[in-house]
Amino acid sequence: MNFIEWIEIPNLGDHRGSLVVFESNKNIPFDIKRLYYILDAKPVVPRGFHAHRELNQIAFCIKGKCKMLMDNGVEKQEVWIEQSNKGLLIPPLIWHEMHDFSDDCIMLVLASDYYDESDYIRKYDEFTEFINRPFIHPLSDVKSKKIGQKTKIWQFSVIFQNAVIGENCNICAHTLIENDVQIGNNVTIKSGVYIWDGIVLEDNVFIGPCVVFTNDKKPRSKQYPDKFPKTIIEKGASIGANATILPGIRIGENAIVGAGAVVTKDVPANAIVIGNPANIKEFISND
Ligand code: T46
Repeated sequence: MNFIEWIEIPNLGDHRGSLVVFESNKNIPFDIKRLYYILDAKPVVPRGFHAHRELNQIAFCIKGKCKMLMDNGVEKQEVWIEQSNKGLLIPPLIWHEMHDFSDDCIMLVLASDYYDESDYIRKYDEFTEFINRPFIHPLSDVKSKKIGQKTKIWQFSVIFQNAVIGENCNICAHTLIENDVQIGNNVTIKSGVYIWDGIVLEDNVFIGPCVVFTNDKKPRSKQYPDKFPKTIIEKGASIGANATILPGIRIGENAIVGAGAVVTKDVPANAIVIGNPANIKEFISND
């Protein structure tokens, strides 16, 4: 993926010399609140080595050239900044390093905000941690701090304090996750699903929309069991929309529960079960 963006400004020069004009919110896509320049930089002394949290910048070499390494945390790209009217956009959350300044290099940088050291991320491991931090939608209510990197939690999800959620999960809008719940990595939970105490979802599990989990075999209002039975959905299993899973069930690795099935007993690994009560229709073949 190419994440390099150039801002090219017409050169209004004539026989008298070059003339390049920057105008906020016209040919420069932000309010220019600050500009600075770097000159007399040494070819063997690199600079930068940071990312900004929110700042947008455009760097021009109005004389000479320098090599900029840009890194979005997944990929690195190197470009030469070498035309006085062609600036490199340095957006937020791009790690950047300047190398190989030519002796005559003058770098002019236009910045969208005043200098603020707290906007800098100057350690590479902090940068990768920051860009991979979980996304928690502002309209959700998330009390747990145990949420893995790259996990996304969408609108109107309610997550209790002791729930544990792994990395790279997608917890869709309108879900609820109670305290005694463990969710592995790469798990998808579609909308309309409530994960009650005692439920474990292992890595790569898919829970379809409106799947119903239960955790009390003989529910009575205001009467609580001492302990909720464990329901375990093993690695790679998928549960189709609107299925119901009775308490204390184990669904084996890679099994598939058909949409609307009512699962009343354990499902073996690789089985496909359908119906009410759910029965094995076939097994997933390995090829
Ligand atoms: C960037 C690249 C392209 C200030 O006090 N005010 C300022 O406006 C700036 C730019 C810097 N400073 C201070 C902060 C440091 O104590 O000047 C010192 C040197 O700055 P720094 O080490 O960040 O310089 P570079 O060349 O590594 O990075 C600069 C910009 O700081 C940075 O925002 O993206 O150029």
